[in-house]
Amino acid sequence: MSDNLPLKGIKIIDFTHVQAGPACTQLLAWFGADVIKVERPGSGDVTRSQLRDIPGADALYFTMLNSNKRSLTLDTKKAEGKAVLEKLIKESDVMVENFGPGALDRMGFTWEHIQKLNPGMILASVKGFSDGHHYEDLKVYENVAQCAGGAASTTGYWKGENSGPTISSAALGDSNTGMHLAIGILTAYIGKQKTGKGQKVAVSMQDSVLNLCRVKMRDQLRLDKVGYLEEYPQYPHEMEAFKDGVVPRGANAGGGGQPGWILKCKGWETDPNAYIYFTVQGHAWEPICDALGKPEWKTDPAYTTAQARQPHIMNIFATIEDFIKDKTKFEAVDIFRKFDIPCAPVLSMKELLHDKSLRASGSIVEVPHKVRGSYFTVGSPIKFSGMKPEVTASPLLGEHTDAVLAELGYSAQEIAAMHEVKAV
Ligand code: CAO
Repeated sequence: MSDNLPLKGIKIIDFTHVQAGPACTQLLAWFGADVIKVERPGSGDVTRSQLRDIPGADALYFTMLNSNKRSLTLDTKKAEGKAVLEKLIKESDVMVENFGPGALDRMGFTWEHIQKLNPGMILASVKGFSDGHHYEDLKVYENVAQCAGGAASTTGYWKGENSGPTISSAALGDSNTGMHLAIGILTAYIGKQKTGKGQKVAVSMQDSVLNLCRVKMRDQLRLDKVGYLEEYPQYPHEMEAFKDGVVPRGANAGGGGQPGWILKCKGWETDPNAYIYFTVQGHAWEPICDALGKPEWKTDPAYTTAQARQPHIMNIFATIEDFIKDKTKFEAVDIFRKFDIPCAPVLSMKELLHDKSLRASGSIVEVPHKVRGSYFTVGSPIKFSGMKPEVTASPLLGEHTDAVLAELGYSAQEIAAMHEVKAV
């Protein structure tokens, strides 16, 4: 473990559950913060027991989102529990929560009360919708946010049996919101160093999804002006797709200025992931022709510009598919990489789990765990030149309760009394 982790000395009350909040605090814990997860006695974070793979052991859902933390059980609806939380607030820098709308207020921990206890406190919250939004009262999970933030309406196929709005498997609503929150917390922390004052940092899941759908909002604005979207697969053969003036779903199209598509490789009939993503980068057109053995395309006016290619871009993709039909996805990429073509194999979770490079870089790590033996998890996607964060096990429920209470100044008798009344 690096002993020079920059967030060392920052104390965080992790009053979060499920995924959005825990993803944020886990990131801060990797980088050195002392993250104390406050959990309901007896049950803890609901993910401890959801989708269990080993009876009686914390589920992977929990272990993969709560590494490097300590666990304090506390019933914050009991007077004794409230008193402990108040003490903790006085001694901490940040409190992160992602309960349903109003839950923290109902517990008695309004922003006003928290500020009175500790004017330097940074209170970081995740909610489904922002304060004052006409949906602010709604509880929200991942897929709800993907629908409310524009991802679902712009993902998937625009025709065929399964052409409705589609959910991405990437946690755009949950972990993505947590990452936004982490940026907000660190910004407020730097602000506090200048002003001495804390502040409330609020991130909504809808806003976080929308922020990642920025290019789709760009497309709406272009559509409003121009009436069609030239890089979409519907252009120019299915112009009725633009008739209602709403950004249509574009399936696997590039989304930017470079057309792209998912192409079948050898074995696709039986292997659901025998595909590559291929991008036709404008300035790489000549190398693409060379790679495909189609030098005549370099000078054919039907192919020389992106605009000329677009009407038959699907035929171009079909030609590339024909070229790679006897090559595996890895062989195809090995050919195209020599021509500097942006492409990659479609990798399954199994392939990623066993990927040598991801293991070497610490992006996939194996973590020893007291009950499970060990578990694999996704490590920090952020790499630093001056430190190497080490992923350590998620805590057992209440593993650090007595230690945290002792640090807060409670005597052994007081701690025993709290156990007695089930406040911890
Ligand atoms: N001691 C005592 N009570 C506790 C407690 C503790 N340590 N920790 C939590 N609670 C109580 C809260 O006070 C609250 O009680 P009330 O409803 O009586 O005020 C309750 O437990 C938690 O309520 P909740 O609304 O947060 O929980 P839920 O399971 O009904 O809803 C979710 C879950 C995620 C939909 C909701 O929390 C939410 O909308 N959060 C904001 C958005 C979010 O982060 N969603 C992403 C979740 S990741 O997929």
